[in-house]
Amino acid sequence: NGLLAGKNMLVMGVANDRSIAWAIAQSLAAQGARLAFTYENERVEERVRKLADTISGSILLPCNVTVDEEIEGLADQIRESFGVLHGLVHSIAFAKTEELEGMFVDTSRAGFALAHDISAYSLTAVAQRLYPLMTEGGSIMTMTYLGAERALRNYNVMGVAKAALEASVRYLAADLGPHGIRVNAVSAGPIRTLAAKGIKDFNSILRQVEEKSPLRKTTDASEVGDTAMFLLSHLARGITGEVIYCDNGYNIVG
Ligand code: 0WD
Repeated sequence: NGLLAGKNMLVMGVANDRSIAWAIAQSLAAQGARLAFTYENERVEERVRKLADTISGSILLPCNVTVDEEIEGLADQIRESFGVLHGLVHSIAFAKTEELEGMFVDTSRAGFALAHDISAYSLTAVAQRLYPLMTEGGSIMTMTYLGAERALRNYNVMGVAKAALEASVRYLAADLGPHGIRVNAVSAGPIRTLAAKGIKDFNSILRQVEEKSPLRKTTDASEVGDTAMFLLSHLARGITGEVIYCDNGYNIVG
């Protein structure tokens, strides 16, 4: 039962119970999807396993997206366990904390490359190996932020990486559309997660959103979860290559 009954979906980017990917997983499970989770490394394995264990029928697989062999291993495992894949959630990003404060102009070559590798290229790297499993059509979604479009204080190299990610969404949508595969991004308002801890002055950003957003509140991860669920469902069959805001309207006024 549910909008996603009989659908197999892969969720990448759960680090803990505050992760946006975890909220998305809740929304997908509530609609009857069968889920696979990935974890980045042994450091987080047990934490993610405990969460995955609360969703019946789900499976857990390792994948550090900077390593091609791990992505290939993931695709093999998904083929073995699921056969067909219908949905992919990419909720992964990383930049060194020293690149997330001060001036963007100070970004190092290595810091720029790392942020782009993990936060932008990884979407293409996983889509490349997994779209062949989407033989019944599919939906791929990723997570982005307003800093892709505007020069927001402290977001710096991550904003540039998100711009690359959003452009990647459009090119992937153009490539994979003929295969019946849609590719979209959700641009979420700021949410207090592990990743957000790396961003300087995060509290004042939250305060601004509370004051200025049309709905006068900050974004809840469950709101993003439901938006992602919509994009992964048949209800969104006419939408591809888009960036959908789930930010209580902040982007139209902020
Ligand atoms: O305000 C926010 N929190 C927003 C987040 C607003 C708008 C967008 N986003 C985006 C983030 O940029 C990211 O793309 O949402 C996505 C998920 O972020 P999150 O849920 O806020 O953060 P978190 O719970 O930390 O999940 C991101 C995870 C990593 O966690 P840590 O904190 O351990 O780096 O991405 C994963 C990892 O689990 N990750 C990787 N996974 C595989 N391979 C890798 C990697 N190399 N690097 C990071």
